[in-house]
Amino acid sequence: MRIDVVTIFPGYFDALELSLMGKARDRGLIDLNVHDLRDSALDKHRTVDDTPTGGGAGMVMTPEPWGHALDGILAGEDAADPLIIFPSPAGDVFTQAMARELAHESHLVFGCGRYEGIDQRVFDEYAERGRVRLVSIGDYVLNGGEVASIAMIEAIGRLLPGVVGNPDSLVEESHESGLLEYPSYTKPAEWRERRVPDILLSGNHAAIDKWRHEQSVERTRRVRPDLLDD
Ligand code: 6GU
Repeated sequence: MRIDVVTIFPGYFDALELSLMGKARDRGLIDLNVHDLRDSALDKHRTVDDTPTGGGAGMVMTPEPWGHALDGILAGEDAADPLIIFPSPAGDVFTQAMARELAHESHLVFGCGRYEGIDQRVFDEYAERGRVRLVSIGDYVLNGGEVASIAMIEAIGRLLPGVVGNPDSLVEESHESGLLEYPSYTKPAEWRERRVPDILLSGNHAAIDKWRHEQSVERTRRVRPDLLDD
């Protein structure tokens, strides 16, 4: 999968050089390209924002640098039909189901807004020319789209074939089954007088599977009853 990111803070995305994402990039499974929006600014001060037309607080990102940056990424695009994602608290909420859907894309472009957002005409222009989605990672406010993009890239990237070594570990996770994950234990069997549940030491795999499923259901009922309604 090819991923392009446009941001005024490319350094945020250094985090994606670590761990599984870094390995996936080294192995050519994820082709991540981070672009500094200021490189597309028109003036020597590399300005990317201006005051809101009509008045109001804060600053709005101007359309010209966005147009230049996105046109550059989309130029030379052949068969691949990119999806442009603008992280936004006003977007559709990102879920594991959306991550699974987006993992089938061949080219994602993340446009990270800052300040009070991006001039609306940027969304309108690229929605007319192709596919655009506004996506939120939850009901709280971040300073910009960078942290949200990193979360989405990791959630999507780990679903790509070969990124996670043991595909079984993708299936047993919270949210994949619609339930939260059951509690996990390892050695030693006793730590600070706390014993691992006997059932896990029984060797009875059918009983263990049943116990784990019950734990998942119970935890989901307690912590996230909304997931059981669906
Ligand atoms: Cl995608 N962006 C910002 N700025 N804040 C958010 C968000 C996105 N998702 C939740 N809060």
